[in-house]
Amino acid sequence: MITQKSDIEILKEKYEFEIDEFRKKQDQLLISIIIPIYNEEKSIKNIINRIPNHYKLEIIIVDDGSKDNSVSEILKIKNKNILLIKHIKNKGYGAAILTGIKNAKGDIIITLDSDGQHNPEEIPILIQPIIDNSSEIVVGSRYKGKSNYRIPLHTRAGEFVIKKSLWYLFHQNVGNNQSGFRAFKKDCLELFDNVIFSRFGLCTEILFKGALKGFKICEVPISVNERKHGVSYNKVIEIFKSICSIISLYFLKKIRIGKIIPKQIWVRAYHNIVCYLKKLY
Ligand SMILES: Nc1nc2c(ncn2[C@@H]2O[C@H](COP(=O)(O)OP(=O)(O)O)[C@@H](O)[C@H]2O)c(=O)[nH]1
Ligand SMILES: [Mg+2]
Repeated sequence: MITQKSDIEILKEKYEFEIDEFRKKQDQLLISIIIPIYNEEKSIKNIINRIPNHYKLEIIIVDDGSKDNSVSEILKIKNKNILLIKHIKNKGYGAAILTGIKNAKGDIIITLDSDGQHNPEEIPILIQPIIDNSSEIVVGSRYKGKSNYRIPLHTRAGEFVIKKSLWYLFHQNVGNNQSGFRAFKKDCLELFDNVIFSRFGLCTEILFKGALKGFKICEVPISVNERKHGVSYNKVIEIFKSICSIISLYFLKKIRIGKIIPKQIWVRAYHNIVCYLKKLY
């Protein structure tokens, strides 16, 4: 066991494959799959075992302080190359994704939920636009695919507001913008530097930041299942606050791009706003 940071331990014994050697010898694509997990002991094994084998893969599971048997279930999995990283305390969905991103070495990085709502068999559909070079960020959309999942009203309302804001500000059309099943080309990983929203707001922040920086974003159809086990830790009030903050922040950034606010005033004001938001989230 190696301690990387004071509160993160890496269970190295299961991370047995030679990624660095692979990178030196071959030019085949390496796909990193980041799976955040918080108390999903009933679904995690099934999700991992269903990940298609026909790519060169690294599976990075970030356990965010689970209190159930999620970790021991992961340790039971055989024949898969898994890097398991543990947060000693729960830090939130976004923080788990960020830990995964820091450790990913792939050319394409996928995020996939561990609660069984996403289907790993759809990974090839998700990464196709990146392989074709037509997009740099791909979002799996349940609105474009078939889904037997009844979307909670608050999620639908939040997604609607975000969709309209992304369209008016950046002319990007992302309906299922809260989807956790996404793929990123390696070049986009700069978007994860200095993020403000380290919980569920991360999904939204990355889209606004990506749109502002001009990355090509698209949606592909996926299917989403009802949650069969465990519970969602998604808090409506937190989502609402983060949506308002992100939209306001990027609206201000966009205005600045229009050179309406003088640079010195803008930089100081933006810095203060960001410091304030960082304390909140
Ligand atoms: N790392 C981490 N993952 C979380 C946390 N809360 C939820 N997750 C994971 O994030 C994914 C999506 O969470 P979920 O609660 O199902 O959100 P919903 O599908 O939007 O209702 C699941 O794989 C959860 O295990 C958290 O606090 N930390
Ligand atoms: Mg879920």
